[in-house]
Amino acid sequence: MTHALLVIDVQNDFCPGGALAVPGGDEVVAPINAMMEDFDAVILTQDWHPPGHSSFASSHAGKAPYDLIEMPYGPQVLWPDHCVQGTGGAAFHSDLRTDADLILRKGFRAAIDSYSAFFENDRTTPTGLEGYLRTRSIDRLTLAGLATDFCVHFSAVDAARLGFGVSVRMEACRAIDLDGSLAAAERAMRDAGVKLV
Ligand code: VGL
Ligand code: ZN
Repeated sequence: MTHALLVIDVQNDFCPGGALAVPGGDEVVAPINAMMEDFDAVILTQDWHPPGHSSFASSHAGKAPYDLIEMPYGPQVLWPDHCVQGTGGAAFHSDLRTDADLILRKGFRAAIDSYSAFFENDRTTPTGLEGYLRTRSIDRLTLAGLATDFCVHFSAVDAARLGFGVSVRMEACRAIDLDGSLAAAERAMRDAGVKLV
């Protein structure tokens, strides 16, 4: 049994003062740093968008942040510009331990968003993480980070569907919670067989 910690998007733009601040987002840093010792491998994900990314409301005339639009791959929430490649907002929180085995960047294609660490939002284009985990014989994952109801949720559900044993450490996650999205995410994760701890 090889058990990895998958730390989702603990970046400045998702912390207080950031472009897409998650309430209490910075509170996950200390518990995540403390957990790192307990795993065989630590993987960090980094939301990493080019300027003008299609998930930004500013890329769509007449649209505002948090509007929902229909993209060729399905519904997409529009966000404030965030985690633009190479900016301070895309950098990890300065207190987060970054002595990880792997940093996986996602959301780097202009035309498609990627909430999940495994697949882009068409739910079929792989990021390569599954192959990395399998070739390292990692079969169990614990997730923590931001945001519970978006990137943690989609990553956890995809990991469970791929056959990994998956737990989410809820005390080391924080949510955006748009229109009940946290409750819906908790339900979807439980239905997929994810353990919420
Ligand atoms: C996220 C919205 C847009 C997340 C990323 O990390 O949960 N949410 N991009
Ligand atoms: Zn994003």
